[in-house]
Amino acid sequence: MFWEKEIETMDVNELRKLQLERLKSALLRANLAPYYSQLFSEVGFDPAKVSSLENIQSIPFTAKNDLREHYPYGFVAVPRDEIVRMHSSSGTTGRATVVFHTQGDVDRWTNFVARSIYTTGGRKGDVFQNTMGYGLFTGGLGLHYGAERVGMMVIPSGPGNSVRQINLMRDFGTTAVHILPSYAMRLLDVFEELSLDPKKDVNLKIAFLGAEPHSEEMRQKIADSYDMEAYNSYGLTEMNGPGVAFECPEKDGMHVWEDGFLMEVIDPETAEPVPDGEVGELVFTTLTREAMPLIRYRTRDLASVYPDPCPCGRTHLRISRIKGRSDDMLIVKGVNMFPIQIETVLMGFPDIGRNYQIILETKEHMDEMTINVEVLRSADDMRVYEGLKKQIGAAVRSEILITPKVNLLQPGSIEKTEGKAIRVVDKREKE
Ligand code: DLL
Repeated sequence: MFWEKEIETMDVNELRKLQLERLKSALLRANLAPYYSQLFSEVGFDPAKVSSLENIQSIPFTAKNDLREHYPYGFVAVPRDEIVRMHSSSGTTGRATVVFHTQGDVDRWTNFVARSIYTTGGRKGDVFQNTMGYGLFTGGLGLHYGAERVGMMVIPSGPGNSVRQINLMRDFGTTAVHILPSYAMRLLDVFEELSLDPKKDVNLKIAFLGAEPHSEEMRQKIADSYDMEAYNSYGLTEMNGPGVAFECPEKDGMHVWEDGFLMEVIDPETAEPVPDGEVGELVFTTLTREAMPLIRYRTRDLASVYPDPCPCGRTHLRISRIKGRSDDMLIVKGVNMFPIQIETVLMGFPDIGRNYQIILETKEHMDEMTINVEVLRSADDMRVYEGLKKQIGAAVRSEILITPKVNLLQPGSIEKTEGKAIRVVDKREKE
């Protein structure tokens, strides 16, 4: 049983009290890590004197760069022989950031994930296929352990080898799947190549979609194409990985597991708190992690907090779908935009296929945007899509005020990546 009712539906004041108790010990533990003990003494912060959650506002934020600069062990707060696991973030630029766990950390992480899975209706007896990467990436092992704790039968298929994925689903009657949204889309092409119908020829009931931005429209498309319930799952390596925030059956915002994470939402420019309902950058403090406590960690992820309680009865705060990362924001011809805005427009066209990419170039000293997008059905002569091209151009223009060049491509022609989808290729000349 993983309905942790007492915690999940705790009275909000009680939840804040629990957070304060946990925050106090988290700060004392953090003080054992070289980085935080130096930081606390530099800014004159005494972790023993904390009396409210707001007290942490006098501690400077921690950023990814701090983790990089104090690589590998500068944030570790326990003796090295207490560490049983490390993971590393998927960042492709600069030095990797590593995160360490004690056995207790792994257990608590597993619980957050098990609780999340249970929330979506995943149960003992389900057959769970985990198509996320195993290894340093947290998507594989994170969900694996959580699903086992729920009692599901886990198929640790890992990513790639799409024909085998489909065979596994068919042979073992997979009912729940953990999958990147971009891969769930791509797999549809493979079903088609095999003349199989994902609605009838496999038995999927639940999908956990996460690890990359995706629009509500894409979720809907995935859920409809496989005839299953698709739940949004958010997390990041620095906060363990998956199991930070998860949708409940309402599918309206993700509950942040506040008994493990203290969340702030700030204006990414001014770093001032933003009110509920307004989009800002998520900042997290780990409340229970032993090996590597992180205090006020800036995620760069942009979302808003729902001001009202969830009809499901869970009292833990809900956040919106991630709108993008503050460092993903594109400035094209002087206009600020997020790639997800384009995805939302594309998904509105039923003839659009399963993959797209935004290319930015400099042409005659000006920014130029090209949207490469696959169509659903291949055509010998792509000119049949001329009308669609124009419609997409106009719809994008009305969303972001920029007229893109649109290239419609045959299904499967955009280069595939095994990990998270690369949605933007920025080839612009830097000044
Ligand atoms: O992606 C952890 C994870 C694995 C989450 C599996 C969910 C499922 P990282 O590789 O460190 O960890 O990347 C974290 O991915 O800061 C977001 O920018 C993005 N991200 C994660 N989940 C979502 C989501 C894992 N549901 C970074 N929607 C985060 C949008 C997401 N973006």
